[in-house]
Amino acid sequence: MPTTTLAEAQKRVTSLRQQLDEWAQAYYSQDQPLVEDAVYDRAYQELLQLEREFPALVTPDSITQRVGGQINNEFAKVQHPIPMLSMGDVFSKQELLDFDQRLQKQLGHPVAYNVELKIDGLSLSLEYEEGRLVRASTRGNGQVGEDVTANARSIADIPQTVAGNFTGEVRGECYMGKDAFAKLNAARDAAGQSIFANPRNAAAGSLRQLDPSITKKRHLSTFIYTWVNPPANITSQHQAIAEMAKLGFHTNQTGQRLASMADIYQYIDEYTQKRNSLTYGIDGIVLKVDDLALQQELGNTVKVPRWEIAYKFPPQEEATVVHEIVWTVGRTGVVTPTAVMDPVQLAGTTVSRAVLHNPDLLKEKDVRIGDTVLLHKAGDIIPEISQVVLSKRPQDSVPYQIPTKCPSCGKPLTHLADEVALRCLNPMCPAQVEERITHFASRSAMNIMGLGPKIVRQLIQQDLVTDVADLYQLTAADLQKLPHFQDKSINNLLTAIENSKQNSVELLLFGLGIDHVGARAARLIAEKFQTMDRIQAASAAEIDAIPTIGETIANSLTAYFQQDSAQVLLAQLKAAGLNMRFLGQTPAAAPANLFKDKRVVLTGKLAHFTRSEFTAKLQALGAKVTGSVSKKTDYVIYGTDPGSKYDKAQALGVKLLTEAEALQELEKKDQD
Ligand code: 3B8
Repeated sequence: MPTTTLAEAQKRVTSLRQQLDEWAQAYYSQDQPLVEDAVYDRAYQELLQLEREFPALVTPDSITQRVGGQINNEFAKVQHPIPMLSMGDVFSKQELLDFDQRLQKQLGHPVAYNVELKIDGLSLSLEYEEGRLVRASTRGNGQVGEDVTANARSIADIPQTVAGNFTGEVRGECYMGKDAFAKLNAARDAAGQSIFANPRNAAAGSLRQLDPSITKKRHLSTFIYTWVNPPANITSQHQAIAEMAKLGFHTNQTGQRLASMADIYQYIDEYTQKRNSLTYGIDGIVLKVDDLALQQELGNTVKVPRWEIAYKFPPQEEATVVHEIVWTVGRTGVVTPTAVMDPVQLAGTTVSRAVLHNPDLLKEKDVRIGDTVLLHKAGDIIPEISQVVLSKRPQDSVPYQIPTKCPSCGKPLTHLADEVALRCLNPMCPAQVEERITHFASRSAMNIMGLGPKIVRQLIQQDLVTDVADLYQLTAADLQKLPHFQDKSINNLLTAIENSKQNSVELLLFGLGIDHVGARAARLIAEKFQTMDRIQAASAAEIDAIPTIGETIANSLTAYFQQDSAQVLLAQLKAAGLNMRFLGQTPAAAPANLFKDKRVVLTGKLAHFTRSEFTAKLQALGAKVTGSVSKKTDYVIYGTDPGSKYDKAQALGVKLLTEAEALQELEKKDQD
């Protein structure tokens, strides 16, 4: 932490307290969080740190001096004779290690932990007398909670009676499973009601209902993890959980007794991976000293037990401000909006752009310039706007106007029937021509090395090409007109174009860039019909008959070939000497990870990520990301407006990948 003057600290402390109070109010009183937990936690930690550094600034009304939570007056109050504490939390593995070393030092010997998932719910106490549930209560402020007994009786997995005349108290987490959450929000949305921001708030809102029949419909669940004052034969946390399960409580079975930090880190990594596939939300990992006698010995501070700690996952959602919405024209004329935002750290990488996919989505989310938005990653990789934080919308904000003219050619944009996409229908639109030719030349299509977006743009600007057939008419004299294009590059490009004539026909079919016809579909179709003539002559029904090819692809393909322009184009390509047959090579098995141990360079403006974000992703796959291109470079990944690195890669014959191609590889890896 940089050294700060008292005055600076005072200013920051005031602003942090204000912010935290606002967040806490929304969170505790309205069950509607304004920010993700981790964002709150970070601000809280910063405040704590400043108060530690400048004790003079601590005031009784600071949020750090109050025990979390407030009590809702509508419920009867319940005293917790044994306080319901919350847990201390940390945000890095290093801090976990510090925690363990502190305990070891204090106890004078190594410690075994029961390591549990940290369920994203709210704590609940259940009290039984002679086998019957007599009271259920929330944590409240730790000393006094809310009586939610009637509601707890409507929760299916809470035992109403427990064998052996059980008398005692257990505590656990009340949560809403992901399925129940999705269904609840869908129903609320359909009914025009506000939706819950996350399962925890949905659980809190559902447990704190005055009408138990509503709670019942919300399908809440519990994981019980604490036996308050267990019988003497129970000596460890993991044993307590096993015994509570035998009594009929719903317990989480993923906990493990682990004695080394290496094993604990592995457990964390395992569940960081598995997190999204669990049927309930977790937001971290809890370490508890397993031996109950040792827990007693360590005791509690005022707010938290000394014998346990929570490690919280990094946030999966962050707030940032939208500065601009840019529109890009794709090869089929679809115009797509992208929000450009202040860069933020999100799940380990920096993000500043989020594609909004179509104007309807933009309208539905009502994203405006100047809005604060929450960002998350879809499928853990593509940044996406979850929602606008309306409370932060500037007063002078105006609804965003969807453009009516193509940003590239200026012609009017159109909504085709049944389509959400906005399209530029001008086939000569420069952006479309550029995208079509770039796609045609790309690695997974005709693989014309050296023909990337920059050269394509120059070729268009020099009026040398307007469609892909023109590529095959290019001469050395033509290419000499391009700026800084040397003899060697000219030869390389002409050779690459010439070689592409020999490609198997599925690469050509894919290269044409027909709507919905991806590389896989193109291959299946080429395999079935063998020649371009027969593909052109095929009916939609014949194409549809290919297993895994549906009518969307079939209709799109036949519609494409019905156009005069397509027929002319194919005739020109045939006349230029392109192979029109399926050559039947099976593509070489793709390596599991294209980037492992490879030298990779990034250039140009990336659509989905910043450089540093992409770099982190590549490094995670074992790539060495370097700043300059040499003969040793394996791949250059480029976005729009690539710089001199692109030219150099081309001159050296280094493999070039578009951002989309590289992303595809990253996603492949993600699914492993
Ligand atoms: C003591 C033990 C609070 C907690 C606890 O999954 C205490 O154990 C607590 F004072 O809040 N969210 C868990 C979870 C939460 C707590 C816990 N164990 N697994 C959870």
